[in-house]
Amino acid sequence: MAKKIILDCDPGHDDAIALMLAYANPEIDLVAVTTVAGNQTLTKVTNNARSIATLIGMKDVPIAAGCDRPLVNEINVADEIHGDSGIDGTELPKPEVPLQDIHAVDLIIETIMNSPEKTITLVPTGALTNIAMAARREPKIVDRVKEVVLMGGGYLESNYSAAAEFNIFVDPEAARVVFNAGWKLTMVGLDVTHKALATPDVLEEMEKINTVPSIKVKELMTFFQKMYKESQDFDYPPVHDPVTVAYLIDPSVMEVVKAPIDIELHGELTRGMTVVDFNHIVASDCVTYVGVSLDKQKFWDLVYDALRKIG
Ligand code: PIR
Ligand code: CA
Repeated sequence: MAKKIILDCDPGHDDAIALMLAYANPEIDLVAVTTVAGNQTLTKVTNNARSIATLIGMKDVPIAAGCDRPLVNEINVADEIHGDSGIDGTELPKPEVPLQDIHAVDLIIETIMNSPEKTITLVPTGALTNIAMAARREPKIVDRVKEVVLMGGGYLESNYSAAAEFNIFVDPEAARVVFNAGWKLTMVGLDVTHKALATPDVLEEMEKINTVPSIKVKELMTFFQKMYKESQDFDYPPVHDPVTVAYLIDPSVMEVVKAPIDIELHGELTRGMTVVDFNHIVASDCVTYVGVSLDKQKFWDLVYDALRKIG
């Protein structure tokens, strides 16, 4: 049986690839796409999600817009990486796939409450604002979801401050709620996603696949590479978000370790840090897991398969 997921995202170059992988792979049943302010404003990332949906002919999955700012922080976009549109670097179709007339938080709650218990997996690839709001608005969802597999954080690596990754840094209070909710949660952090680099062989393969979406993805990755070089001095850009979906398709893509994780809120220099405790024997009631390694070949093969199917 295909795994039912809700992708809560902020497209975003890598979010777009996560969306394509989730839509195309037969092991995943994408039941909703929800958007949240992060990489760009809510208006922009929602338009981008609808443009990607239009590009790949995804008309059968509801798209709903969520929170337009973090719980406590001011909005903080990543235009130095994703550009002014949030997904600069290629021409995307006009967003023809409609937006649902429901708030993302309500769609998340409705979807979970109207599905059999433990059948819906949440896959957040942006700030955790919508997910925290949903857990507070309807606490019953915490026991009903199957699990949460999110892109965010890092135990040794960071990218936005000296200690924090962007998705967590943007809304640390929401992250605190989500990491402590009590549901099974897997953190796919930078320690893993910084290994998912779009190297020249990856771009070559996308060119070989030679469909409209695969060429657009190649153009997006080329832009991403330039921005990552200028802002973080990476030779090749890390494609973070689809690692979550790839792990759900094939758990052997990523090794995980069970460990307590919490979010730093008040550190003078470390606000938004994901603090992972690897030092102790893990208590039996621990429900948090952290990704520690990536099988790159398996990961990229899943992305290529998806791009072949979409074309
Ligand atoms: C990537 C992101 C934000 C900022 C930078 N510098 C790089 C976005 C990606 O979409 C991903 O979800 C996460 N946030 C990685 O930090
Ligand atoms: Ca993202």
